[in-house]
Amino acid sequence: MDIQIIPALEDNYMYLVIDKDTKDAAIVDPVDPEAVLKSVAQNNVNLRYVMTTHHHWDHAGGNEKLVKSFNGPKLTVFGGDDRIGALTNKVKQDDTFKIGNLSVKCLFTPCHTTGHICYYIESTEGDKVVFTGDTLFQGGCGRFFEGTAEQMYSALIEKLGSLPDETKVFCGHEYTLQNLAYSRHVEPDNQATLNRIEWAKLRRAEKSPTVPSTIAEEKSWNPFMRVHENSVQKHAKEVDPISTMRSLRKEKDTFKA
Ligand code: GBP
Ligand code: ZN
Repeated sequence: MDIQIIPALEDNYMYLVIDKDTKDAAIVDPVDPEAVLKSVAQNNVNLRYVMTTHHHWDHAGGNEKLVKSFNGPKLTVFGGDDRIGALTNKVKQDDTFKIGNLSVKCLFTPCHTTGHICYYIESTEGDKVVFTGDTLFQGGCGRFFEGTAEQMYSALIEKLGSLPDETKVFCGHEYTLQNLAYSRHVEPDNQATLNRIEWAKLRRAEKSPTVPSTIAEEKSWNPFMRVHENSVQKHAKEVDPISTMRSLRKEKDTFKA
């Protein structure tokens, strides 16, 4: 499996997912169709699928234009929300499909929006990746626009948190430094957070993306994946993980680094 990271707008990421065996490819959240088509041509792949994480315009807003302007077989557009443009295949928890020889599993992760889907992919060689949209960011999570702390707990802890440790995490925005500033506020002594901040500063100074991380790394520095930790519960002044999740999100909503 090969993944091309394509920056879009201010801080969004689109991802071209390529099955190296068949050269079949899928694009995650193609908000900028011109940049997508350029990458498809450069990599000489057969674009077949669109994987939409959620209906927000900065993720789904390019679907219709891409489908119209694409010179090739009709694209299949996956997503979990009727508000997604050009949707052909509505998916739900545990639905599966293939990109060439790559196996995709859909994870239903409502909260940021009611129809949010994360896409978990395994190759026959055992590579594992997940596209998390605006549910899980590096060091943080999405705002709870259409959902509850219970739902984000289910998404981050039960669903994404049970993926294999080595799963690479490709999220929807470059928010790493802002998020880790909040992580440091929650756990000032967390060495994983402090180390990642220094690394991310170097990456951003050379205009490189900070994605991907891994599920194991997120469990080490992302406060929203650490709501069972005593240190995090203490910061939130809560004694259970879901109240901690709710309280962290409320504080982060207005946190200034
Ligand atoms: C930052 O730079 O770290 N505070 C952010 C910037 C996702 S985009 C703005 C922001 O709030 N971003 C959203 C978010 O969930 N951030 C996580 C956080 O702040 O911790 N969006 O573009 C956002 O979802 C959007 C589009 C929202 C359409 C509503 C509609 Br309707
Ligand atoms: Zn969003």
